[in-house]
Amino acid sequence: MKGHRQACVSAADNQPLTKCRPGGKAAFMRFSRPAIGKFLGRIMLASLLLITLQFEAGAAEAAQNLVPQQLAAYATAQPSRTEGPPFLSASARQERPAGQTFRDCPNCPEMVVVPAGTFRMGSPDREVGRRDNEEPRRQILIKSLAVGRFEVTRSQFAEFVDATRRDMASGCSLWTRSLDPEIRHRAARSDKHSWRDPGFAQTDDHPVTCVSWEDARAYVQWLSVRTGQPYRLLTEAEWEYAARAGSAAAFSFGGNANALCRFGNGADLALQRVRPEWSVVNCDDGHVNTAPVGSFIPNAFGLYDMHGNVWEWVQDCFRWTYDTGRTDGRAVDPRVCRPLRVMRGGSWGNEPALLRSAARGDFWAEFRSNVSGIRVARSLP
Ligand SMILES: [Ca+2]
Ligand SMILES: [Ca+2]
Repeated sequence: MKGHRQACVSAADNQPLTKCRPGGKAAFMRFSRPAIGKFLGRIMLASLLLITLQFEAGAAEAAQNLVPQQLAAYATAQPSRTEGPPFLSASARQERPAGQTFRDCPNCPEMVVVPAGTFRMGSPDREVGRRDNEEPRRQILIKSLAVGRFEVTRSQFAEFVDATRRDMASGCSLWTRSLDPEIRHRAARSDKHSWRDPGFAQTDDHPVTCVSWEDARAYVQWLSVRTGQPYRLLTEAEWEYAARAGSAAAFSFGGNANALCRFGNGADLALQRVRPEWSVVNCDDGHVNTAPVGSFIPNAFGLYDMHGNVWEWVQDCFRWTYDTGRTDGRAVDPRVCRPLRVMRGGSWGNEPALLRSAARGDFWAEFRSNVSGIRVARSLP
Protein backbone atom coordinates (compact mmCIF):
# COMPACT_ATOMS: atom_id res chain seq x y z
CA MET A 1 0.00 0.00 0.00
CA LYS A 2 2.90 2.33 0.70
CA GLY A 3 4.20 1.92 -2.83
CA HIS A 4 0.71 2.55 -4.19
CA ARG A 5 0.48 5.83 -2.31
CA GLN A 6 3.86 6.88 -3.54
CA ALA A 7 2.75 6.22 -7.12
CA CYS A 8 -0.12 8.63 -6.56
CA VAL A 9 2.06 11.54 -5.53
CA SER A 10 5.26 10.92 -7.43
CA ALA A 11 6.22 13.85 -9.63
CA ALA A 12 8.14 11.44 -11.85
CA ASP A 13 5.05 9.39 -12.55
CA ASN A 14 3.46 10.44 -15.84
CA GLN A 15 0.03 9.02 -14.98
CA PRO A 16 -0.40 9.50 -11.27
CA LEU A 17 -4.15 9.74 -10.92
CA THR A 18 -5.04 7.05 -13.44
CA LYS A 19 -2.93 4.63 -11.41
CA CYS A 20 -4.65 5.59 -8.19
CA ARG A 21 -8.22 5.61 -9.37
CA PRO A 22 -9.75 3.62 -12.20
CA GLY A 23 -11.22 6.14 -14.62
CA GLY A 24 -9.31 8.89 -12.84
CA LYS A 25 -7.96 10.34 -16.06
CA ALA A 26 -11.39 11.89 -16.89
CA ALA A 27 -11.63 13.50 -13.47
CA PHE A 28 -8.06 14.77 -13.83
CA MET A 29 -8.96 16.54 -17.06
CA ARG A 30 -11.77 18.55 -15.45
CA PHE A 31 -9.43 20.39 -13.04
CA SER A 32 -7.65 23.69 -13.78
CA ARG A 33 -3.87 23.86 -13.16
CA PRO A 34 -4.11 25.72 -9.79
CA ALA A 35 -6.79 23.29 -8.66
CA ILE A 36 -4.61 20.35 -9.67
CA GLY A 37 -1.68 21.77 -7.71
CA LYS A 38 -3.87 22.27 -4.65
CA PHE A 39 -5.32 18.79 -5.01
CA LEU A 40 -1.87 17.16 -5.30
CA GLY A 41 -0.63 19.17 -2.34
CA ARG A 42 -3.45 17.84 -0.17
CA ILE A 43 -2.73 14.28 -1.26
CA MET A 44 0.95 14.69 -0.38
CA LEU A 45 0.07 16.12 3.01
CA ALA A 46 -2.36 13.28 3.72
CA SER A 47 0.24 10.71 2.62
CA LEU A 48 2.91 12.17 4.88
CA LEU A 49 0.51 12.10 7.80
CA LEU A 50 -0.41 8.48 7.11
CA ILE A 51 3.24 7.42 6.81
CA THR A 52 4.07 9.16 10.09
CA LEU A 53 1.21 7.42 11.88
CA GLN A 54 2.30 4.04 10.46
CA PHE A 55 5.92 4.62 11.57
CA GLU A 56 4.84 5.45 15.11
CA ALA A 57 2.56 2.41 15.21
CA GLY A 58 5.46 0.24 13.97
CA ALA A 59 7.81 1.57 16.64
CA ALA A 60 5.21 0.88 19.32
CA GLU A 61 4.75 -2.64 17.98
CA ALA A 62 8.52 -3.18 18.05
CA ALA A 63 8.69 -2.07 21.68
CA GLN A 64 5.88 -4.49 22.60
CA ASN A 65 7.75 -7.33 20.92
CA LEU A 66 10.94 -6.86 22.91
CA VAL A 67 11.57 -9.25 25.75
CA PRO A 68 11.61 -7.62 29.20
CA GLN A 69 15.36 -8.13 29.57
CA GLN A 70 15.93 -6.21 26.34
CA LEU A 71 13.85 -3.31 27.48
CA ALA A 72 15.71 -3.26 30.78
CA ALA A 73 19.05 -3.36 29.02
CA TYR A 74 18.22 -0.53 26.70
CA ALA A 75 16.90 1.51 29.59
CA THR A 76 20.10 1.01 31.61
CA ALA A 77 22.65 0.95 28.76
CA GLN A 78 25.57 3.30 29.27
CA PRO A 79 26.67 4.21 25.77
CA SER A 80 29.94 6.02 25.23
CA ARG A 81 29.99 9.53 23.79
CA THR A 82 30.28 8.20 20.27
CA GLU A 83 27.80 5.38 20.28
CA GLY A 84 24.20 4.74 21.18
CA PRO A 85 22.06 1.76 22.07
CA PRO A 86 20.99 -0.52 19.20
CA PHE A 87 18.69 0.89 16.55
CA LEU A 88 15.41 -0.87 17.21
CA SER A 89 12.75 0.28 14.81
CA ALA A 90 13.78 -2.19 12.08
CA SER A 91 12.17 -5.01 14.07
CA ALA A 92 8.77 -3.48 13.34
CA ARG A 93 9.16 -4.55 9.72
CA GLN A 94 10.35 -8.10 10.41
CA GLU A 95 8.25 -11.19 9.98
CA ARG A 96 9.66 -12.41 13.29
CA PRO A 97 9.87 -9.81 16.06
CA ALA A 98 13.01 -9.40 18.15
CA GLY A 99 13.09 -11.74 21.11
CA GLN A 100 10.89 -14.39 19.50
CA THR A 101 12.18 -17.95 19.86
CA PHE A 102 11.58 -20.84 17.47
CA ARG A 103 12.89 -24.19 16.24
CA ASP A 104 12.89 -25.54 12.69
CA CYS A 105 12.77 -29.21 13.77
CA PRO A 106 12.20 -31.05 17.07
CA ASN A 107 15.86 -31.34 18.11
CA CYS A 108 17.15 -28.37 16.12
CA PRO A 109 18.89 -25.62 18.08
CA GLU A 110 16.39 -23.20 19.61
CA MET A 111 16.77 -19.82 17.95
CA VAL A 112 16.25 -16.25 19.18
CA VAL A 113 15.53 -13.34 16.85
CA VAL A 114 18.15 -10.65 17.48
CA PRO A 115 17.16 -7.14 16.37
CA ALA A 116 19.06 -5.13 13.81
CA GLY A 117 21.29 -2.49 15.32
CA THR A 118 24.57 -0.67 15.40
CA PHE A 119 27.37 -1.15 17.89
CA ARG A 120 31.02 -0.32 18.36
CA MET A 121 33.21 -3.38 17.78
CA GLY A 122 36.43 -3.77 19.73
CA SER A 123 37.52 -2.58 23.17
CA PRO A 124 38.71 0.74 24.63
CA ASP A 125 42.30 1.19 25.81
CA ARG A 126 41.22 1.26 29.43
CA GLU A 127 39.46 -2.14 29.40
CA VAL A 128 41.18 -4.60 31.75
CA GLY A 129 42.61 -7.61 29.94
CA ARG A 130 42.29 -6.23 26.42
CA ARG A 131 44.73 -7.07 23.64
CA ASP A 132 45.78 -4.92 20.72
CA ASN A 133 44.00 -7.22 18.27
CA GLU A 134 40.71 -5.65 19.40
CA GLU A 135 41.32 -2.42 17.47
CA PRO A 136 40.77 -0.09 15.75
CA ARG A 137 37.28 0.21 17.17
CA ARG A 138 34.63 0.82 14.54
CA GLN A 139 30.91 1.33 14.23
CA ILE A 140 29.17 -1.67 12.68
CA LEU A 141 25.64 -2.06 11.35
CA ILE A 142 24.14 -5.51 11.93
CA LYS A 143 21.05 -6.84 10.16
CA SER A 144 18.49 -8.74 12.15
CA LEU A 145 19.25 -12.46 12.38
CA ALA A 146 18.35 -15.52 14.40
CA VAL A 147 21.02 -16.79 16.81
CA GLY A 148 21.18 -20.07 18.70
CA ARG A 149 19.80 -19.46 22.18
CA PHE A 150 22.31 -21.99 23.53
CA GLU A 151 25.52 -23.59 22.39
CA VAL A 152 24.93 -26.72 20.29
CA THR A 153 24.51 -29.66 22.65
CA ARG A 154 25.96 -33.15 22.57
CA SER A 155 22.49 -34.49 21.82
CA GLN A 156 22.11 -32.22 18.79
CA PHE A 157 25.59 -32.98 17.52
CA ALA A 158 25.03 -36.72 17.96
CA GLU A 159 22.12 -36.55 15.49
CA PHE A 160 24.42 -34.92 12.95
CA VAL A 161 27.18 -37.51 13.40
CA ASP A 162 24.71 -40.39 13.19
CA ALA A 163 23.05 -38.98 10.07
CA THR A 164 26.24 -38.10 8.21
CA ARG A 165 28.62 -40.73 9.63
CA ARG A 166 31.19 -37.98 9.90
CA ASP A 167 34.65 -39.16 10.86
CA MET A 168 35.30 -37.71 14.31
CA ALA A 169 38.00 -40.20 15.31
CA SER A 170 41.16 -38.13 14.95
CA GLY A 171 41.50 -37.31 18.65
CA CYS A 172 41.16 -34.13 20.67
CA SER A 173 43.58 -31.72 22.32
CA LEU A 174 43.11 -31.40 26.08
CA TRP A 175 43.91 -28.08 27.72
CA THR A 176 45.96 -27.89 30.88
CA ARG A 177 47.49 -25.05 32.81
CA SER A 178 51.18 -24.80 32.06
CA LEU A 179 53.62 -24.30 34.90
CA ASP A 180 55.58 -22.05 32.57
CA PRO A 181 54.18 -18.53 33.15
CA GLU A 182 55.09 -17.55 29.60
CA ILE A 183 52.93 -20.31 28.13
CA ARG A 184 50.07 -20.26 30.66
CA HIS A 185 47.88 -22.82 28.90
CA ARG A 186 48.93 -25.82 26.88
CA ALA A 187 46.97 -28.19 24.66
CA ALA A 188 48.11 -31.83 24.60
CA ARG A 189 46.70 -33.91 21.80
CA SER A 190 45.13 -37.22 22.80
CA ASP A 191 44.18 -39.91 20.32
CA LYS A 192 41.78 -41.59 22.70
CA HIS A 193 39.64 -38.54 23.39
CA SER A 194 36.88 -37.12 21.22
CA TRP A 195 33.58 -35.23 21.46
CA ARG A 196 32.13 -38.38 23.05
CA ASP A 197 34.83 -38.33 25.74
CA PRO A 198 36.45 -34.88 26.05
CA GLY A 199 38.31 -35.78 29.24
CA PHE A 200 35.50 -35.00 31.68
CA ALA A 201 31.95 -36.16 32.28
CA GLN A 202 29.15 -34.67 30.18
CA THR A 203 25.44 -35.34 29.68
CA ASP A 204 23.34 -34.79 26.56
CA ASP A 205 22.54 -31.20 27.49
CA HIS A 206 26.17 -30.14 27.85
CA PRO A 207 27.71 -28.24 24.93
CA VAL A 208 29.48 -30.41 22.40
CA THR A 209 33.23 -29.88 22.48
CA CYS A 210 36.29 -31.35 20.74
CA VAL A 211 34.89 -29.95 17.49
CA SER A 212 36.86 -28.05 14.84
CA TRP A 213 35.82 -25.12 12.67
CA GLU A 214 35.37 -27.63 9.85
CA ASP A 215 33.06 -29.72 12.05
CA ALA A 216 31.09 -26.59 12.95
CA ARG A 217 30.73 -25.60 9.31
CA ALA A 218 29.67 -29.13 8.34
CA TYR A 219 27.06 -29.09 11.11
CA VAL A 220 25.40 -25.88 9.90
CA GLN A 221 25.49 -27.09 6.31
CA TRP A 222 23.75 -30.30 7.35
CA LEU A 223 21.24 -28.33 9.38
CA SER A 224 20.48 -26.17 6.34
CA VAL A 225 19.82 -29.20 4.18
CA ARG A 226 17.75 -30.85 6.87
CA THR A 227 15.51 -27.84 7.50
CA GLY A 228 15.61 -26.01 4.18
CA GLN A 229 16.63 -22.88 6.07
CA PRO A 230 19.83 -20.81 5.71
CA TYR A 231 21.79 -21.91 8.78
CA ARG A 232 25.38 -20.75 9.13
CA LEU A 233 27.94 -19.70 11.70
CA LEU A 234 27.78 -16.16 13.05
CA THR A 235 30.25 -13.73 11.59
CA GLU A 236 32.73 -12.31 14.07
CA ALA A 237 30.98 -8.92 14.05
CA GLU A 238 27.57 -10.54 14.57
CA TRP A 239 28.95 -12.59 17.43
CA GLU A 240 30.29 -9.56 19.30
CA TYR A 241 27.06 -7.65 18.70
CA ALA A 242 25.06 -10.61 20.03
CA ALA A 243 27.38 -11.01 23.03
CA ARG A 244 27.23 -7.34 23.99
CA ALA A 245 23.44 -7.17 23.65
CA GLY A 246 23.55 -3.40 23.95
CA SER A 247 26.40 -3.19 26.47
CA ALA A 248 29.60 -1.25 25.82
CA ALA A 249 31.23 -2.69 28.95
CA ALA A 250 33.67 -5.61 29.08
CA PHE A 251 30.82 -8.06 29.67
CA SER A 252 27.14 -7.96 28.74
CA PHE A 253 26.31 -7.47 32.42
CA GLY A 254 28.89 -4.74 33.09
CA GLY A 255 32.56 -4.49 33.95
CA ASN A 256 32.84 -6.40 37.21
CA ALA A 257 34.60 -9.71 36.44
CA ASN A 258 33.86 -11.06 39.91
CA ALA A 259 30.16 -11.13 38.95
CA LEU A 260 30.93 -13.60 36.14
CA CYS A 261 29.84 -16.66 38.08
CA ARG A 262 26.18 -15.66 37.75
CA PHE A 263 26.41 -15.08 34.00
CA GLY A 264 28.77 -17.71 32.65
CA ASN A 265 31.08 -20.63 33.26
CA GLY A 266 34.76 -19.73 33.41
CA ALA A 267 37.84 -20.80 35.31
CA ASP A 268 36.60 -20.29 38.86
CA LEU A 269 37.13 -21.44 42.41
CA ALA A 270 35.38 -24.75 41.62
CA LEU A 271 38.08 -25.48 39.04
CA GLN A 272 40.87 -24.33 41.33
CA ARG A 273 39.79 -26.75 44.05
CA VAL A 274 40.52 -29.59 41.61
CA ARG A 275 43.40 -27.99 39.68
CA PRO A 276 45.21 -25.62 42.08
CA GLU A 277 47.69 -24.49 39.40
CA TRP A 278 44.99 -22.71 37.37
CA SER A 279 44.46 -19.03 37.98
CA VAL A 280 40.80 -18.22 38.29
CA VAL A 281 38.21 -15.55 38.89
CA ASN A 282 37.40 -14.94 42.54
CA CYS A 283 33.94 -16.54 42.59
CA ASP A 284 32.42 -20.02 42.38
CA ASP A 285 30.16 -20.96 39.45
CA GLY A 286 29.93 -24.57 40.59
CA HIS A 287 31.35 -26.16 37.43
CA VAL A 288 34.88 -27.53 37.03
CA ASN A 289 34.51 -28.18 33.30
CA THR A 290 31.48 -27.62 31.04
CA ALA A 291 28.03 -26.88 32.48
CA PRO A 292 24.67 -27.86 30.95
CA VAL A 293 23.76 -25.15 28.43
CA GLY A 294 21.52 -22.44 29.86
CA SER A 295 22.72 -22.83 33.45
CA PHE A 296 23.44 -19.11 33.89
CA ILE A 297 21.65 -15.79 33.42
CA PRO A 298 21.12 -14.90 29.73
CA ASN A 299 22.10 -11.57 28.24
CA ALA A 300 19.64 -8.86 27.19
CA PHE A 301 19.03 -10.58 23.83
CA GLY A 302 18.04 -13.80 25.61
CA LEU A 303 21.28 -15.63 24.68
CA TYR A 304 22.95 -17.97 27.16
CA ASP A 305 26.64 -18.78 27.72
CA MET A 306 28.05 -16.09 25.42
CA HIS A 307 30.65 -15.70 28.19
CA GLY A 308 32.42 -19.01 28.77
CA ASN A 309 31.38 -22.68 28.87
CA VAL A 310 32.89 -23.40 25.42
CA TRP A 311 34.52 -21.15 22.82
CA GLU A 312 32.30 -20.66 19.77
CA TRP A 313 33.62 -20.89 16.23
CA VAL A 314 32.60 -18.01 13.97
CA GLN A 315 32.70 -17.78 10.19
CA ASP A 316 35.65 -15.41 9.89
CA CYS A 317 39.26 -16.21 9.28
CA PHE A 318 41.63 -14.44 11.65
CA ARG A 319 43.14 -11.05 10.87
CA TRP A 320 45.13 -9.41 13.65
CA THR A 321 43.50 -5.99 13.49
CA TYR A 322 40.18 -4.54 12.36
CA ASP A 323 41.86 -2.44 9.68
CA THR A 324 39.68 -3.40 6.73
CA GLY A 325 37.39 -0.39 7.13
CA ARG A 326 34.39 -2.72 7.13
CA THR A 327 31.24 -1.19 8.63
CA ASP A 328 28.80 -4.04 8.07
CA GLY A 329 28.45 -7.44 9.67
CA ARG A 330 29.88 -9.58 6.89
CA ALA A 331 32.74 -11.99 7.53
CA VAL A 332 36.26 -10.86 6.65
CA ASP A 333 37.32 -11.82 3.15
CA PRO A 334 39.48 -14.99 3.46
CA ARG A 335 41.94 -13.56 0.95
CA VAL A 336 43.16 -10.98 3.48
CA CYS A 337 43.50 -13.34 6.47
CA ARG A 338 46.00 -15.62 8.05
CA PRO A 339 45.00 -19.29 7.61
CA LEU A 340 43.39 -19.40 11.03
CA ARG A 341 39.78 -19.21 12.16
CA VAL A 342 38.28 -17.19 14.97
CA MET A 343 36.62 -18.46 18.14
CA ARG A 344 34.84 -16.21 20.61
CA GLY A 345 33.63 -16.07 24.20
CA GLY A 346 36.23 -18.09 26.11
CA SER A 347 35.57 -21.32 27.96
CA TRP A 348 35.35 -23.13 31.29
CA GLY A 349 39.16 -23.05 31.36
CA ASN A 350 39.70 -19.32 30.84
CA GLU A 351 40.22 -16.37 33.10
CA PRO A 352 37.94 -13.32 32.77
CA ALA A 353 40.13 -11.53 30.20
CA LEU A 354 39.26 -14.14 27.57
CA LEU A 355 35.57 -14.19 28.49
CA ARG A 356 35.10 -10.50 27.60
CA SER A 357 32.76 -9.62 24.73
CA ALA A 358 35.66 -8.21 22.68
CA ALA A 359 38.19 -11.01 23.33
CA ARG A 360 39.32 -13.07 20.37
CA GLY A 361 40.82 -16.52 19.94
CA ASP A 362 42.42 -17.94 16.80
CA PHE A 363 43.01 -21.58 15.96
CA TRP A 364 43.56 -23.81 12.96
CA ALA A 365 40.36 -24.76 11.17
CA GLU A 366 40.91 -28.47 11.80
CA PHE A 367 41.90 -28.00 15.47
CA ARG A 368 39.74 -29.99 17.90
CA SER A 369 40.12 -29.23 21.59
CA ASN A 370 38.05 -29.71 24.71
CA VAL A 371 37.27 -26.02 25.02
CA SER A 372 35.81 -25.42 21.54
CA GLY A 373 32.14 -25.58 20.60
CA ILE A 374 29.45 -24.35 18.22
CA ARG A 375 26.69 -21.74 18.15
CA VAL A 376 24.55 -21.46 15.02
CA ALA A 377 22.95 -18.53 13.25
CA ARG A 378 20.15 -18.34 10.69
CA SER A 379 19.68 -15.54 8.21
CA LEU A 380 16.22 -13.97 8.19
CA PRO A 381 14.34 -12.76 5.11
CA1 LIG B 1 33.63 -22.93 36.10
CA1 LIG C 1 30.13 -19.99 25.04
